[in-house]
Parts: sequence; structure tokens; C-alpha cells
Amino acid sequence: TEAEGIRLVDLDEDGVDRAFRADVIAGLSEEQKAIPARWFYDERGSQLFEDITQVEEYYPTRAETEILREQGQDFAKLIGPSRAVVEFGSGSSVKTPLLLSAIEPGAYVPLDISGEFLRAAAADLAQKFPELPVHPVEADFTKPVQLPNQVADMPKLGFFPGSTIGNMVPRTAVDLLRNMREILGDGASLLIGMDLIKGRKMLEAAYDDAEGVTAAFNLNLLTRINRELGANIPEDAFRHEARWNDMFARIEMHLVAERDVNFTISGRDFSIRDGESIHTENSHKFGKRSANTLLLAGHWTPLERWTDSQERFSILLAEA
Ligand code: AVJ
Repeated sequence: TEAEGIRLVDLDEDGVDRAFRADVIAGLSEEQKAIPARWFYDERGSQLFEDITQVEEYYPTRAETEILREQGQDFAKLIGPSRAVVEFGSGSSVKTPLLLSAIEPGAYVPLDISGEFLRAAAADLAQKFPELPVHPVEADFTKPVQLPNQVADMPKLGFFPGSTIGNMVPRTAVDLLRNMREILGDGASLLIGMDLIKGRKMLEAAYDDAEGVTAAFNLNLLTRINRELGANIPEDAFRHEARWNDMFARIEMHLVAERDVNFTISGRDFSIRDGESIHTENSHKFGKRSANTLLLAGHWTPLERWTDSQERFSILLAEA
């Protein structure tokens, strides 16, 4: 299973998230066991991801923030003022203000599946930019979305930082880019972060830090399954692994069983053999050519590209 999309929450009579249970049961029934990466982000998982962005080895957040800090003048020149900035995901308290202060936007429209994250982010932004109209939209942006009437006549700038696109296999990534193109309409631009291909050592270290924060993030998925799905997976039987898959140019995270284990999830029996793994995340990396090809397949024409001073990360500007 490599279904990485997002869905609105649908609880059963016992308060169990149906989509979570269905994804876990289907994923653990495959030949290569796999669970979609979006299930990492419960409260503890979101906190652990925040912690990851602070560890020495994890460069993407710092590198992308550097680009946003340094290239404000270029953004202003190429994007121009009075755009409705549509952010896919509820936004980061650091990156979003850097973009908004660079370009004099006409409005800010954060889109997120989680109303809770969305309201918090919108309130934070409204405080930092008291003059800026903010119109949060609670929506699944893998589906068609109608933008608020207030921004109907403004040209749009889509913002999709964080190399989140890299979590998707190319097919899913292309579908999402095409949907963004539909949501944003004619005359729109897109500013998107993509992490770059680099040496295996640096990539594997970024996803397997010495402090073990990424390991804790990966293993927390088992804790979440046990708690929310009434499972009894022995967490101590698994270890975190980050592998560079050179053919697909991606880092894969796995949970590798260190002995044979049997467990039940929502009354169903599963077994995993010693050495077998559960594939929990893909993080695709791009070159200039593969980044452009992905954008073009997604119905966007690349216009400009920036990297940080150490050429670890890229931000691309494309037009509809
Ligand atoms: C938030 C998806 C961009 O792939 O680098 C960090 C998630 N996983 N360390 C990434 C993540 C392990 C991150 N993204």
C-alpha cells in the first residue's frame, strides 16, 4: 500500500478511526508490509517531528528556511504583490511569515484537513499580519476544493513547502499537483519545496539521527496502533531503519522485526518474521531534471529554482 492521501476523520461505534484501522490491516496483509506515513502525526508524532527539525543531522527544514530568508527579493520580483497565497497544509510559524513578508500578498488562505491545526495557524498568522485578510478552509486538498469568494478575483500563489510532495510516489504526486492546478485556476503560480538528491551517508544520517529522535518518531507508530486499535504489538521487537533506495531516489523508513512476533489488531492475527520489515515512509529526493519533469507532468511549467548555500534543498516556482 502506498496510499498516502488524506481523509476526513470517520469514527466507528467504538470511537476507532475507520480509515486508520483499514490502512493498518490492509498494509500489514501485503507481501511487503507497509503503513502510510500520514499516520505518524498523532499528538506525540507531531511533537517528535518538531523535535526532528531541531536535530543536527536533519537539514531540510533549516535549508528551506534559509532559502525563504535569503530570496525574498527574487520572490517579490517574480511573484508580485496582491496574490492570494493558498498554503497546502496549515503552515509553519517560521516559513509562512517569511514568504508573506517578502511578497505583500492580498490574502492568505491556509487549507488543511484538520480544523484544529487550521484555526491555530490562522490565528497566529492574523496576529503577525493584522492587515492581511485570512480565510482558512477546512478541506482535503487531494479532492476538488472551492476557494472562498473573497479571493475569487485575485491571482493565486500556491505554497507547498517542506518537501511534503516527496512523501508521495510519483503517481500520487502528479495527481496532487494537477488537483492544485485545478484548485488555483488560470494565472496561478506555485512555490514548492523539494529536497535534493545527495550522498547516501548524509541522507541516511538525516533519517537516523544519533539522538534517536527519528527512531522514536518511527516507533511511535506502533504505540499509536496499540493504543488506538486495541493491538498488542511488542514494540521492543522492532528497530528503526533508514535506507536509501537508489533506484527510486528515495529514503525509506522501515520498522524491522528483530525476532518472530505474533500479535492481534482489532481481533485479527498477524505475524512478522525475524528480519522482516514494515515500510513506514518514503521521502523522495529530486534533481533539477526530475523536479521539472514532475512539475510538468502535474500541469505546471517551471519558471525559477533556488537552492540553499550548500545545495541541499530546492524551492521551485512554476506557473499554470
Ligand atoms: C515532513 C515529510 C518532509 O520526509 O523529511 C522527517 C518527514 N520523516 N524524518 C521528511 C520525516 C522522518 C519529513 N516530511
